[in-house]
Amino acid sequence: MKNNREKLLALFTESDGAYLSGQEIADSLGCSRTAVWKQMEALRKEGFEIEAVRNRGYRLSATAEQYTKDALLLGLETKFIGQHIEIHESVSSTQIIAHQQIDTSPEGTVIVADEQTAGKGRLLRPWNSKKGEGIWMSVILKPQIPIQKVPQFTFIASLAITEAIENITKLEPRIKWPNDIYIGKRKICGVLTEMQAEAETIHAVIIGMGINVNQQVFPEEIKDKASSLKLELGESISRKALLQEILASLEKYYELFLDKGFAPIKLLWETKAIPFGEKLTASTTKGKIYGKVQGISDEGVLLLQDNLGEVHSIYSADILLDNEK
Ligand code: BTX
Repeated sequence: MKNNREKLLALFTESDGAYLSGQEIADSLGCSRTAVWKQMEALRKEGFEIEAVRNRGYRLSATAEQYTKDALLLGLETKFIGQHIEIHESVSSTQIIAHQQIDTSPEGTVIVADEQTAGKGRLLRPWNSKKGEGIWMSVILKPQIPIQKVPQFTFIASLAITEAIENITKLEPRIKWPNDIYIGKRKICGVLTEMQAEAETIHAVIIGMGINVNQQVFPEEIKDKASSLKLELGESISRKALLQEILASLEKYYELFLDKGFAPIKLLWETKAIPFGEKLTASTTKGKIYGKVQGISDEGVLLLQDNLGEVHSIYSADILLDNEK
């Protein structure tokens, strides 16, 4: 059962920016107009920008950039991903928080942080997660799939993020196998897929996503290879709108994956990835391989053809494109 506050936020969502009269709201909530007014004051205190115009009513200001739990839920068009959402001001890493609460979290739980003090990438590399400027979040999923399929979630997430960025900004990001998203030569996003499993049973897949949204500057160590959507577009982006779009896309592709398997994901992913034929160096634990991208296998393994024509299957590597050198 929704309480009055939740009902009111839902009404604003449905009204899509239109004014709602005090009487209309009071009727829907089954309370007095004074109670409606009190609810509005409470929401204002939380930081919502509510316009009140005589003879027209109330509306939620579309320009207000809220990055709170309620704001993220308002207008979130998903069935389950993000319907249970936490937002923290500052945490070490949203991945760590997610790992700690797998057992008590329903599928689709999302942990968001405004800042991470120890954000992590692959191989425990640091992920710079400055306060207020990016989307730093982890999504908990509980699919019943064989363990070998877990890396495919990196593809699902990268596809969802790329599509969401395109929809919101009209920029054209490209996925760099296996887990980065680039605009031009610069990295704007990284995905980290982890899991909790026992023997062959998966308890949860935790997808960590870091998206550089409104940064203007980066620290020395990454300033030549990182960028943000704001730097690429020349204007600020609403983190809330982008986050909601990502979750909607993620749910769509997760359901497609559960229904039809990896094949349709792979096809879509390929349309957004660094193109076949591109030359690159893959640094693996066994050494470096220079070659031309032949595609990815049905499991998501990178196929790289070296100068002698031999095709190598790359399971895990750091990738340096020719144009990044
Ligand atoms: P990765 O190992 O592919 O990339 C890490 C490398 O990327 C670093 O070594 C550094 O060179 C560079 N880097 C660090 N920070 C940034 C940044 N903000 N922008 C661009 N380049 C950067 C990528 O790992 C996976 C990152 C996942 C991050 C999310 S955030 C939410 C969740 N919580 C958490 O701790 N990690 C994930």
